[in-house]
Amino acid sequence: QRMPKILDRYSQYHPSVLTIQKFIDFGTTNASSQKSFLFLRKEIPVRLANIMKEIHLLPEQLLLMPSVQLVEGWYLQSFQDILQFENASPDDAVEAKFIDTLDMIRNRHRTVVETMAQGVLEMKENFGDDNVTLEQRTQYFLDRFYMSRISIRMLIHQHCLLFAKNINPGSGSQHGHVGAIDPECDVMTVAQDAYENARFLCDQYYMMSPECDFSSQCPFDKEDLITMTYVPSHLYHMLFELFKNALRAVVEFHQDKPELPSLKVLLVKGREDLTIKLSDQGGGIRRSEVDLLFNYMYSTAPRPPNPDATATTPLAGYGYGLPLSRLYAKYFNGDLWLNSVDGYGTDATIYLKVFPSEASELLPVYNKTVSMKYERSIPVGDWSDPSQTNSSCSHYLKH
Ligand code: W6P
Repeated sequence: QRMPKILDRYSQYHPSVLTIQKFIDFGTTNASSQKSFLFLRKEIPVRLANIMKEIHLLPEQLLLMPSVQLVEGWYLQSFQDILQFENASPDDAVEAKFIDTLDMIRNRHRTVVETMAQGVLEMKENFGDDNVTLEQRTQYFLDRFYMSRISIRMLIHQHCLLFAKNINPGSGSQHGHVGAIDPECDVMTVAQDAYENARFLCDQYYMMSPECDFSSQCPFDKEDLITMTYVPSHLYHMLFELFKNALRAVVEFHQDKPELPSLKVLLVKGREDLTIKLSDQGGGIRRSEVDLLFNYMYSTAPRPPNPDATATTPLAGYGYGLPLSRLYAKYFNGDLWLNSVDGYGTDATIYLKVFPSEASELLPVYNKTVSMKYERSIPVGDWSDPSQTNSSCSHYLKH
């Protein structure tokens, strides 16, 4: 698809990195629909343009798949929709129309994850899945692409929650929330919620489910309720995904035993990190398998024939749940790790920044180095390759 020149201009700007603290300031002390409008009418096109340049660098095997073309078209359309406001002088009517436009864009892009997954499937059908370079580039791109999407949706959602008058008669600060952010997010309650809902699915599918013990420590705080400033929906998304995986592992590993070992959740608010560790005794995963759980090409399997029937849909293991959860953790400068003891069980750990001023967005930035990543072939390794040992051709010549 043709790229307009103005896209090049916008792609040369760096995205403005925000912190949770800045989101809070923006939404409370000096909450101004007009300031937010002026910021977003530039910032959203900048973020869109940055990632659209990367879409264009994709290997043709992926770029030319119908689903990817469809998504690219949505991005182009949304870019142009926002640019309508480039020179508008802000007043109530313009700002209201801007919110309507943002809302429409959010809707247009609702199914981007599924549609891109479809594109990866189309690529696998056409070109197979044993192309290492293709796999690495797809991985590199989709991590950046989905991160960009998370960030743009955060900006849009935040603006709409704060300033859409008809949706939100008060201000955007209901239940003490600042838009999508809860300055006193009760992490334990979110975790218990995620467990209960994942457990419901587990019971439906397997007719059994393990218990879960929750414990928390807050050694540097006087209060015993652990709260933090965070986006509860992001936290729920990550925990729900981890619980589904842990529950499935435990039930499948202990299927014919009388008792299921409980899950354990440890929640600790430290000096810098708030850590949530979910431990299961689900038999663990091989060390060589861990990366595959975060691999988009590997995780893209054709959906079960009837995706509506909860009873026939596996609890976890299809789709992009884990890689997306890790992106949510990384988005505000946290992380998500899997540590497994093969044969025993797995620890899944979420790290989040305690201080809102340290919770800064991690954003893909388009530049020359990036385009090299898409053009160069994979550098020749300078460590021996374990997968080559015992191969029939074992003479010691380098080519
Ligand atoms: C497993 C695999 C996994 C992924 C994510 C979270 C927990 C677990 N347990 O066996």
